[in-house]
Amino acid sequence: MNTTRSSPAETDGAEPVLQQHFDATIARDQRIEPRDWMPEGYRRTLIRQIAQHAHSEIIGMQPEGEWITRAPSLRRKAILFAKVQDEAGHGLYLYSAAETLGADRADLTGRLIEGRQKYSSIFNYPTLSFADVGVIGWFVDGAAICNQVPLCRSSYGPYARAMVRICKEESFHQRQGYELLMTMMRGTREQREMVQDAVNRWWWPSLMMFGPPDDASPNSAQSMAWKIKRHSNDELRRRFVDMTVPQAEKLGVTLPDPELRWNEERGHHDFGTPDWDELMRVIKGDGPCNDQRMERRRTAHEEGSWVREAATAHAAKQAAREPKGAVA
Ligand code: BYC
Repeated sequence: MNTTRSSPAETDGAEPVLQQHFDATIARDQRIEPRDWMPEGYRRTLIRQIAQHAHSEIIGMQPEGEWITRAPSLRRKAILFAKVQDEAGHGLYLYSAAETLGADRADLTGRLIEGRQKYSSIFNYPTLSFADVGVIGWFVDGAAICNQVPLCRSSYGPYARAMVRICKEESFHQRQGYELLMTMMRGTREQREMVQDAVNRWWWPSLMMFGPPDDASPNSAQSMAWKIKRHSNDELRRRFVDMTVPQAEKLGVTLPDPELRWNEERGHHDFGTPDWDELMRVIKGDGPCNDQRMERRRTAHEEGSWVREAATAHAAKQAAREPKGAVA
């Protein structure tokens, strides 16, 4: 059977068979690959999620990147440099995964800088002290691990495979954040206060990273049916809380939620409700740093135009030099 990717017009009446094949592949927990036929909605949903994920990695370089020149030691500077560079790599794998679905990378970047595509709300909060670098590693990369490890089993092959390496690196990032905080907690009273202050500011925005609650998440049901998402937003948020509470105890910090307590009956923590209005405001562009993040991204894009021009000219020159029919 021809399961090569086609637009509905090209399937010429064969679509029900192709749809059945697609449904059976999903039901068997097998992967959809770029050349397989897929429903347009599946393709659009993946491009939306993967592009937003890629944009988040690239914008996510900014809050921590601001501290590279102010890192307190050469060791911390080298670590932070490597981490921020990893985020750039994650963005590039993800843009490549989106390209396998027929998306154009320049178009996706254009959509981001024109504000037509989203990126994670978490990167619209300021990094006020070096403790924020540790807390981002602990909370933000910790949340990323909870959200992204299940994406290694996502039904779309290139996305799932990209996530394997990304998750390994996120895991390393989370540990460097926690290790930095442990060092600060063994330091002076001022250092311990800096950590607690950073924890207070980042806790609720980190819970919001998982998206709106399930009953207000328009995409979840379909994305879970297609096995793009494996767990709901609330389920992953709950896992993150359960994972983080004992780590906070060990570190000696207080999570800023008076409703947080262990529920013996449910075998999970109860916790308070994030401010969903705040999440919606930040997603719509009205967070503390949205303007700054977008301005910097636009400037970087404009300043990088000579690199893109040079790379295009170099590729054209190489292509002209290659003998006709040569295989690279
Ligand atoms: N921020 O129906 P829903 C990282 C949007 S990178 C902004 O639940 P879905 C890291 C959502 O897009 C972190 N927007 O959507 C990087 C949708 O809007 P549209 C990024 C959000 O897709 C550097 C609408 O709200 N991680 O960890 O089923 C350094 C309704 O939501 C947010 C990923 O991208 C938000 N927090 O579920 C360190 C992971 N939440 O598109 C770390 C992959 C929701 O309909 N993505 N929205 O206009 C996902 O897992 C899912 O896309 C989400 C949302 C769970 C985020």
